[in-house]
Amino acid sequence: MFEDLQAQFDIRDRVAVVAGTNGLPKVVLTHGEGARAEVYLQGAHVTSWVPAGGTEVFFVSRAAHFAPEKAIRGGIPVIFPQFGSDGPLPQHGFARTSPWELASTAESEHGLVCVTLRLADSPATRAQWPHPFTLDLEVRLDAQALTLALRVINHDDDDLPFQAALHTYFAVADITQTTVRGLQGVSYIDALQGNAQFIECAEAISIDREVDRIYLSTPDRLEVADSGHGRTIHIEKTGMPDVVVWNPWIAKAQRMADFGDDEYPGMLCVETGNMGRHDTLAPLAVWEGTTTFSISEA
Ligand code: TA6
Repeated sequence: MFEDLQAQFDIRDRVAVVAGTNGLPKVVLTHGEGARAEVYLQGAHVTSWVPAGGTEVFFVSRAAHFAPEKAIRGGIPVIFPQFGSDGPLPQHGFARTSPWELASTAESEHGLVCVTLRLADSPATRAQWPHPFTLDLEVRLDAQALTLALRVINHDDDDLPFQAALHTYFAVADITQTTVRGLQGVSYIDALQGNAQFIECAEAISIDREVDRIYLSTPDRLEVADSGHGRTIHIEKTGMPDVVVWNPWIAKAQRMADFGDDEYPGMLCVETGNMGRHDTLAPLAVWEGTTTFSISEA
């Protein structure tokens, strides 16, 4: 299975194309110091990252679908060209449910292990969204950090209207012992209060109910204090001005078929992108947003 992909993209001890859950192809990255990451070709979906000497950072639901044209519940869904239901496309756009191509793999001279996946317009995408584009996701694994670089290329001679985001699900020990820092003083849209806009007052945002907020024009450094695991997850971003903080809590968890009713205490989404606005990309222009994750002891 996947012999052609393995012949073209495998790198001994560093990159392996293998069968993942339900036989879906995934790329396993292994850093020389022992860090590991996994990304499925379905949706260019990162589902796992374990830093060298560390433990799993991302949450994946035990009820997640691993099936063609289905979004995987957890990890890092790639959201494009629409965030949420903020437009005519299906929720969160088509990127996360599309099969992506493997474009390249490499180990850099500094030991970074990289894979680039690519989604280009097709009859299927053009039927929903009449724009020629290329969307690349580059995943860069270092010993103690993981970087995702998302790149949109507009091949049209018209403006390209788009939203793009990394919808990251973090595994936390206990949501009631978890806080998000770095958003104090930032305006946010509250999806649970009729999209009314507020200012964040808390230096450390705690979660004790369903939270679904889009923070606008945010600082490029944020932290998730996962005190139950004795760790802080650091988020550094470029070109991604907005952040979503989401936990479904009890009622919404029960409404999601691909999410266990008892899983909401063990996860928190802190998402990065341009989801709070309606950007357009000039003809033939390129947009890039990056997010880097790293871990320190709490
Ligand atoms: O992350 C914020 C959000 O838009 C929430 O409203 C919730 O719907 C979540 O995304 C998950 O959406 P999904 O389509 O993956 O169930």
